[in-house]
Amino acid sequence: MTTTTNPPLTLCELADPGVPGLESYSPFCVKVHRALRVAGLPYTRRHGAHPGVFKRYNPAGKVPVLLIGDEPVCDSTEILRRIEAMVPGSLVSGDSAAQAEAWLWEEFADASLSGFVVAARWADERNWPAARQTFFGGMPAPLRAVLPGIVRRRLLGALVAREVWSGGAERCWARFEALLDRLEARAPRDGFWIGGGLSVADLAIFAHLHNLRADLTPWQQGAIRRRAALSAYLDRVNARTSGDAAAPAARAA
Ligand SMILES: N[C@@H](CCC(=O)N[C@@H](CS)C(=O)NCC(=O)O)C(=O)O
Repeated sequence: MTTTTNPPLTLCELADPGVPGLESYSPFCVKVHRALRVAGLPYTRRHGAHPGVFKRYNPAGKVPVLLIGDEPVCDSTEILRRIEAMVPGSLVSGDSAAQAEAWLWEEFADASLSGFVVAARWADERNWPAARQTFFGGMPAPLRAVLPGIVRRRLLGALVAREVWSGGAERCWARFEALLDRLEARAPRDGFWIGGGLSVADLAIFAHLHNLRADLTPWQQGAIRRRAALSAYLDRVNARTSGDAAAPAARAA
């Protein structure tokens, strides 16, 4: 499905975590990696030390940004929309109702599941020491002494505002378990989330939950593992989207 007429694609993101099978600790970046592979679009990776590095492309200071030639496209949902426009039928299929449903699930995953990814790493005391080491361990000592606390306070404030962490740990993880139960009941026993083939719904649900299956968040990993149908579904999406596309070249920002 690769086309030769598209301009070169460059995915601006943070460092590769060095975890086999996980391109990024950012679920939004994982979503775009997998979408590009599913669409058969070759791309180059550009890594920044922090999202602010790409502010010239995205004033919001967030990753991912996909450069389509010289044009920066910000926000993973908009990026998926552009990929679908470049390779029609690669990320959504079926009638208009099926396509609308796929995009609605994509929105649900970004709006709801993403909060639990942030909470698992930055708010959950069980995971915070490992998260701090992972995200700040390579920094010079003076920065390492102050930056984690500053970033953590900012993210905790945002989690409370989003009502992810407003009731504290117990309430957050009880809501997470209830949500996993519903996803387990809804998970397709074969195939993908929306009948008719892999879609943006799978990419988004997978990107967030697969990040929570990493060793960085062992309790959340275990909670997902206990849901057999959901886990088998995530494995199917992983197998379908990890692809054998030539490992994209990487360069610093
Ligand atoms: N709605 C955006 C969200 C992207 C996002 O939140 N990215 C995080 C990394 S996972 C980020 O860059 N955060 C930097 C910050 O909030 O300062 C998308 O879908 O791309």
